Amino acid sequence: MFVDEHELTVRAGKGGDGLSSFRHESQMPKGGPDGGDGGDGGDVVFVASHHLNGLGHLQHTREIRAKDGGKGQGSDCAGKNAPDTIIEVPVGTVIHELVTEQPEPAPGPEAPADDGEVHAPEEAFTAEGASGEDLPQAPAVLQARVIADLNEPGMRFVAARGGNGGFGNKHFATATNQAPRRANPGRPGEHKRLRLEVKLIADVGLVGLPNAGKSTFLARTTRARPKIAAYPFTTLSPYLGIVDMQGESRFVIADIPGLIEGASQGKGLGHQFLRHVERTRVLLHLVDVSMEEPEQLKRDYDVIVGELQAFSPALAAKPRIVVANKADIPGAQEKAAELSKLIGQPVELISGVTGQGVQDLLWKLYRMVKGETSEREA
Ligand SMILES: Nc1nc2c(ncn2[C@@H]2O[C@H](COP(=O)(O)OP(=O)(O)OP(=O)(O)O)[C@@H](O)[C@H]2O)c(=O)[nH]1
Ligand SMILES: [Mg+2]
Repeated sequence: MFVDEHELTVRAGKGGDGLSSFRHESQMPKGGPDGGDGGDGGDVVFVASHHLNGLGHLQHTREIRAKDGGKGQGSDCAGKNAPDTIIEVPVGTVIHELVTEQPEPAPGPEAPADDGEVHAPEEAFTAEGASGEDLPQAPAVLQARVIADLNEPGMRFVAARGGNGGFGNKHFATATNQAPRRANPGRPGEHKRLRLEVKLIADVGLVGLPNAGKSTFLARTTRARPKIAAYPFTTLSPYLGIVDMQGESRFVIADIPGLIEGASQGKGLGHQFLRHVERTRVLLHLVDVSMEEPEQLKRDYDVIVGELQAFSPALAAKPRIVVANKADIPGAQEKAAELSKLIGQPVELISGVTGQGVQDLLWKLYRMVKGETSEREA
């Protein structure tokens, strides 16, 4: 199963405690302070890897803990710094921190109200028994805010920083206090509740109804081998493929499951995969012209445009090429021309099966991908 969203808690390691100790020497009953510092706690670090394409490896992980720093030792030996805990995630992972927002204090005078009742702070958070007032049900609301976007291979993000080790008593020796007993405890590590979300990084996103031939197109133009079959919803998770433009350059195409009318309300596989084409520069809208009459094709076309709009106006506003597929079926060319008139937009004609028109289309896509400036990048 393709997992592209996951929540977990990260806990960095605690710093090791500094030690309070004194040197033992035969001539000196009490030597100088020699308590070492504690080591630093390990960080929890995310690293973007292109060997992964989902979060399946974290599916059962609820919490990730980094190791604590070592305690300070005698003879002025510092505790060991704990190693960082590294978690690989796919390139394109967006990390949200889930923060607990305290509910807004009720409007009114700062001082306790005149009714003489003083409410304990917790009481303000209990919804039950509130006389008709709309109090929040939970004590606090989780808000998500983006804290990292690992959109390049090898990018690192320290999600939770380990605590510093505490100073040993050696550190506190001064001219006037040569035998300090004081040593600091290690500092706690950070902890955070996170939501990870994968948004694949591709240049071109394939959209269309189920069965339009999106996966066939990806398989013909790249080395990707998605499942292809004559029934809807063959593709259940996003696929990426790299188009090699005769050694000149490359671009990445993303194939996602087909959309149907009502996807925005969760019909079919819903909108859940559209986020994977949110960051593309160009959308390739594939229409199967083999079955329907042009009027119906226009309605089908409008369904997809409507669903893109419902997902996000920014997605609907992306440069989009409309492509009529299955040119090898008789009548396809005429229908593609009709459709073009009905929607008032050029329609390219290809066959993912025979390859007709595919190379020209790839060059066109390539120019669009290159010609676009970074302003489209989400
Ligand atoms: N004749 C013909 N059939 C095609 C062409 N392209 C795809 N098909 C067929 O159409 C059917 C659906 O193709 P897919 O590539 O699986 O379609 P899809 O858009 O990925 O479908 P979903 O993953 O279900 O959304 C398969 O039987 C393909 O063989 C084409 O150019 N000509
Ligand atoms: Mg498919």
